[in-house]
Amino acid sequence: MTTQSDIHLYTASTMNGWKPVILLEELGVPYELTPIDFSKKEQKAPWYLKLNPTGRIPTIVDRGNDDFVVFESGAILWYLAEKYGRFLPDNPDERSRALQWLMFQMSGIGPMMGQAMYFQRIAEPQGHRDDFAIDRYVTESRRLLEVLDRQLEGREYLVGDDYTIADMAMYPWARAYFWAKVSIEGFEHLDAWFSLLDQRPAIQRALEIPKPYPAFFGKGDVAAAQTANAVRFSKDSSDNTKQKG
Ligand SMILES: N[C@@H](CCC(=O)N[C@@H](CS)C(=O)NCC(=O)O)C(=O)O
Repeated sequence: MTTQSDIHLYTASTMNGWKPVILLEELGVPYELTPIDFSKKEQKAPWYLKLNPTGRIPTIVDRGNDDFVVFESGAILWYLAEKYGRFLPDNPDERSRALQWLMFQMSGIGPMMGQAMYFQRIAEPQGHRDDFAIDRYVTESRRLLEVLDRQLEGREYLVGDDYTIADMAMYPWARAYFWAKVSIEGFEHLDAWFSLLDQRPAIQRALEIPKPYPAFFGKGDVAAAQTANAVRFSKDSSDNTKQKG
């Protein structure tokens, strides 16, 4: 949706970038979206750094709250859930449980799977293969996905019957196990949760915004996506090479 609204979202089609899109689509509220183009380094432009000092996406500006700025995807989901009064349980213990799984995504699943992706989908195609790093991040990512699988045994969603921002934060990362080259063999509860969330119309819409990247989820033209992704992030790996050299 692009009508004038409280929330102005700056984002791109990445796992962190999709999280607030999923929530805003689930909420059904109007929002304005400005896609940030990594190939032009827009996320490092001075105007953007004034909003988000980390130079990363996503960021929101809440025009309904005196242009209040929120960066860090977990904090954005939490802020929007509070603002609109949905997708965080009212019961304090259940609310804490949802926030625990949100933190687990932000501090565990995201960084570990992100590095598994980085070493295999960005560094390696540019000639920087590092077997030790790949093994470390793929093994740790599988261990973390196994934690999710156990949590989902006998539960529909991460904290039980309630679909919360924890599920929305986790989904784009965990669902991209293919892109991270992490096996989910034997994780039947996780697989069932993927199927449940795959079917949500808001999630289906969100994954097409700002641009669809079906290869992240094991569909579409994987080779083309790998090349496009490596180009999108190419400056990162050349910067790393410079630092090492
Ligand atoms: N912890 C941050 C991580 C944000 C992040 O890493 N965003 C990536 C895309 S998934 C990004 O902006 N990359 C571009 C860059 O690093 O220049 C969050 O969850 O918001």
